[in-house]
Amino acid sequence: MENKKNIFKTAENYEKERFYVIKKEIERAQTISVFVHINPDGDCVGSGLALCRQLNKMGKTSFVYCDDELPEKLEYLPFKEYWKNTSEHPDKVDLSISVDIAALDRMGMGISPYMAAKKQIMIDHHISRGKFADIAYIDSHSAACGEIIYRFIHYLRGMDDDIATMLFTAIVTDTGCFQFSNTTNQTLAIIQELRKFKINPQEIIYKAFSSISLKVFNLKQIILNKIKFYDDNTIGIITFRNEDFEATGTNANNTEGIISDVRNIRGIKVAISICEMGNLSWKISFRAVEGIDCSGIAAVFGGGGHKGASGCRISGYYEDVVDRLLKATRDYM
Ligand SMILES: [Mn+2]
Repeated sequence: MENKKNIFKTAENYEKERFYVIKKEIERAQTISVFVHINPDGDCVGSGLALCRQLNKMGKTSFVYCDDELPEKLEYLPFKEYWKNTSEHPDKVDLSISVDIAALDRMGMGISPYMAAKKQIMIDHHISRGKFADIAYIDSHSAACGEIIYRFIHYLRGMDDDIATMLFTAIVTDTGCFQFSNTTNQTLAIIQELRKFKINPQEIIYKAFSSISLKVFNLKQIILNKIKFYDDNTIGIITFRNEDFEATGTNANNTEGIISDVRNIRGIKVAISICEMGNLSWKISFRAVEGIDCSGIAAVFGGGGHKGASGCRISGYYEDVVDRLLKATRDYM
């Protein structure tokens, strides 16, 4: 017990020390760019905008840069005018901060303006594959980057209603609305704090998490209609083909969440999604129930992730890809 307490104290002190160092760098800079990952989700959007808003409140010139547009379902977020396309980035800024980015290749075209800044900071919650910034703060115990950004803005005494809406969005997204095992007491304690601000939790959950567009619904219908079950209905495989995207006006960025419907079928142990990326190249996602670690299955193909959710890329003919996936999955069950 005593030992545990010490570990906690050390982690807390380490975070305070990191926050202090990051704050000093921010104070020294005037132009600060925030970078988030390609194919942006609610966590990087909410965390990025919240940090950017805070920086603007501190008198800095700051924007959030991404290769992709702000996702349609997140358009309710305040201060979305901070969202800029990477192509609009000015030549050089004083400081660049990456949020929710575990590896540089997730930054897309943002890599060169990010690196061109006089100093780089990374703030992330993934188990890191290496640090790429002058200053890094990585806390893999946080369910969302939104938790870290909450603690940082709280440390700066900057929390307000708009920032609370952004961070509630971030945490709802990365915890699957508190359904995933990454949800901790700390997550819920932060949610409790966020609810003290003027936010609309039901509306945020509906818009950021539950609602889908009609075209994604149409895609879902086609995909679930073609599902294949194996091994006494313990493995379910869905496949997204180019023709499915064409028929519904969607793309590979619209596949999110459909695999959860497969994982939620009683009796399913592993759900697999195979998404055509063109020219015999496939993006694979795995979802596993409690007790099965699907990051191990992804690792067989050079991928990775968490226990309950993981992914990888595979090349080859579709039928061979299915065979290889089934073999690797059976080895883990
Ligand atoms: Mn995240």
